[in-house]
Amino acid sequence: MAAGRIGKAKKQHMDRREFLRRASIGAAGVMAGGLGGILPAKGGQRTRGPLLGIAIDNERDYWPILPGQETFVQRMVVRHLEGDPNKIQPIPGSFLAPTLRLTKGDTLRCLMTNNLYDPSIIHWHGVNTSEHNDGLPNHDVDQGGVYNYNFPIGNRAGTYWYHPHPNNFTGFQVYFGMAGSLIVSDSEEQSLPLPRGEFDFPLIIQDKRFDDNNQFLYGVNPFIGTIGDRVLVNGKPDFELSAATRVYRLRLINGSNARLYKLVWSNGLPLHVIGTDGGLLDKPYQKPYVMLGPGQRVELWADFRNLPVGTTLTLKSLEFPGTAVGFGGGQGPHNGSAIDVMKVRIDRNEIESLTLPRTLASFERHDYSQCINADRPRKFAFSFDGGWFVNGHSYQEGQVARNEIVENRTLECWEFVNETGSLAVTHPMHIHGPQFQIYRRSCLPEFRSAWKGVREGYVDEGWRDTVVLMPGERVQLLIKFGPHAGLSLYHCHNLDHEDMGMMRHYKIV
Ligand SMILES: [Cu+2]
Repeated sequence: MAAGRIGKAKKQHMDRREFLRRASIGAAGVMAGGLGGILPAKGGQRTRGPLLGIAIDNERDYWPILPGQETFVQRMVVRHLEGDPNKIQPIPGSFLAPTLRLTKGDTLRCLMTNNLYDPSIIHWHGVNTSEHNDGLPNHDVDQGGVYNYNFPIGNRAGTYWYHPHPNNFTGFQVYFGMAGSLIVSDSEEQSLPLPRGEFDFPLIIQDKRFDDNNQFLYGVNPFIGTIGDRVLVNGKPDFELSAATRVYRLRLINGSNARLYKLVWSNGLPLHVIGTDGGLLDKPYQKPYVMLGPGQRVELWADFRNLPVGTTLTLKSLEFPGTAVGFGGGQGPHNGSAIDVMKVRIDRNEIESLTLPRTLASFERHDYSQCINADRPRKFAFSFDGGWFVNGHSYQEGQVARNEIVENRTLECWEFVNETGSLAVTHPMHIHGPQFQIYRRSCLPEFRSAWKGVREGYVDEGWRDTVVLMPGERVQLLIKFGPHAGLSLYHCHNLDHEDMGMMRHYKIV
């Protein structure tokens, strides 16, 4: 579908030909010469550190995933242009985008070219950038359009990711294959005795359904979104990690459209959580299970040293009540049905002497009493009326309501309210820009028994950019805005809810 048919204004963006004309060089020159001389300064942030320059081409493709017929996918094809090429780590054999490994202070430059039929734009999930570089839906470009990014990585060491964020098509594009991890390191993290190299492993978890011809089935249920009946990890079915008797740092990224996971190891191996969306925790936390909502990340310290060679264990998601009665329960896969995520096969003995650090990273705890709205948290209530709404509004490009304007460099309490009665489903709420901290949760009495089945798996001890709300739940979070002023975004990261309008701008002034 051409973007024009959904009535978008694209005045601010050049098409590819215009871009190349202004740059006065041909496409071959872009590849050979790099971006340095041709990226316009406008919109870029001031940058200094080591540079990584990449091109991302959004392409349609066919890929061998299951035995037999190839599957139609959409891909972010990443090419190296400038800087250390080792910072781009492809996943062998996968249609997913490569892992980008950056260091705090690096500059990322990217020229995105959209060769899809639908509009697209790439968002760097969890990375705090200026408005121009964030990949907002109002900046999506049509087929043949380009968009350029140029920004410093100012975030703490952590597991971030990148994926498309156009208005209306995010769910479709992510589901059909557009996702990659973006890992940031810093000096504090490098000083810690944590597993490195091949023992530091990003895992993008996505549930899918295939039809009889090996094609992805994308069917949106307005309440629960698109839920699959099998999991691909890093784009691979029946994923098995071949592991030594060592400690692994597993960086789990929930890249699913809608599914929330309740994660445990099949053999009861302890779940030591060392990081969340915004990087390392202050210390490891042991959880009986871990809840991971769409968009969220957790980092696990997975100690396989006491397992005999030949052991196979499964990372699985347990059954839990994820939706109110009547929506998806009992008919096929639903949000909360049990599903296996991946297997780990211990296939070799190796000696290794790491011990779980008692403390990890230091960071400031936001203080509720310091919020400029401590007496009256800013409230965002969800509702359903054919689509999903926040405070009665659905997404309008560029539109900001009075309650969606905040002041730069102030600390605020935001309250999300998921009290939609019999229509209650889970909503993983994502805020672009700064990472936040969870202050308090509560739940309506009639939903409390279901809530008790998940709440011990919340990892609320560190930095988050996405917070899960179960049916009947209310969450207060503390967020300090800035340093970038301008238009930003908050939305449900159930991508199908997002595409149905559960997304709004907010503005930092
Ligand atoms: Cu939602």
